[in-house]
Amino acid sequence: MSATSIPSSPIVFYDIAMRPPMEKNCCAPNPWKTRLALNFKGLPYSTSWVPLPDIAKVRSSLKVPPCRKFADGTDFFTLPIIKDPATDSLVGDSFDIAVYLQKTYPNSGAGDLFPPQTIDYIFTHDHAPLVPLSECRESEFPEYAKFNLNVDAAFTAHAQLATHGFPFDPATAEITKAEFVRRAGVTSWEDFALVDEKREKMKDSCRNMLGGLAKLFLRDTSGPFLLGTRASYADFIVGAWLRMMHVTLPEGEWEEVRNWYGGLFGRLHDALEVYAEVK
Ligand SMILES: N[C@@H](CCC(=O)N[C@@H](CS)C(=O)NCC(=O)O)C(=O)O
Repeated sequence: MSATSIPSSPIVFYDIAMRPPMEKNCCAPNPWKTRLALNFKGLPYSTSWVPLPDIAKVRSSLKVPPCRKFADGTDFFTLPIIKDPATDSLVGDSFDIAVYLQKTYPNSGAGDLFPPQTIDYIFTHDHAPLVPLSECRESEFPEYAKFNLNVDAAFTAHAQLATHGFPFDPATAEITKAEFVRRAGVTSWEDFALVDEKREKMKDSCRNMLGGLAKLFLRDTSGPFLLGTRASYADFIVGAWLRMMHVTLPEGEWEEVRNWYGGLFGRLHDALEVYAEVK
């Protein structure tokens, strides 16, 4: 693929619709990685908001093959997808999108999404996630691909803290909740509730998990990012999950998360605000 100049026809970015206003409530972590990357690259784009029950239809009509499967082996249709008219490309996985943007628009905006760095982070978990993650495929940026997979596993293991806080669009909330219940093989939405002692335990586990990540961020304390003052896609991977936590956790808990480890995650979240515009 050759380097391309800024396209005249904007990229279309497909994200999951939540309860309006989207500027406040959009919170799907993988689409957030893409939004941060698009804004970092300063590329013109518009967002197409897809109701969660329509994702399979939209993805299929764009002819983008699924990149995830449910535990029973059936296809799991996900977002983000980007459509780039400048190269006639459709890309349907957040990591692949970031690589695509870097290869196609290497010098755009704030520059290199993948500056070389070593990121030693392995998340080991007690239970396999309910829905398996996409596999870590061969990539030109293996250090980042491995980090992406481990960070996804780490946050996914604590996703139940967020479940009841998702600001679903009222138009599709009931059908969406029913789908989550079906996937988890539970009997009702209430089964996802996480309160009292169980919630505290999960929060402790989440704090420990973030402690592992904090060690990486503390290697260079000249700024809020892994490379100090220079933001990279690795910061966006973590930052995207922080965005989800910000929207979905009860406010007091988000304040706690912000303040763990000397406020490191609050600073990271806030420093990414410059790339967080919802368009
Ligand atoms: N590996 C894929 C995973 C994408 C993914 O899991 N997307 C979630 C949102 S973060 C989704 O579309 N979920 C739709 C649903 O739960 O029905 C990527 O990075 O793009």
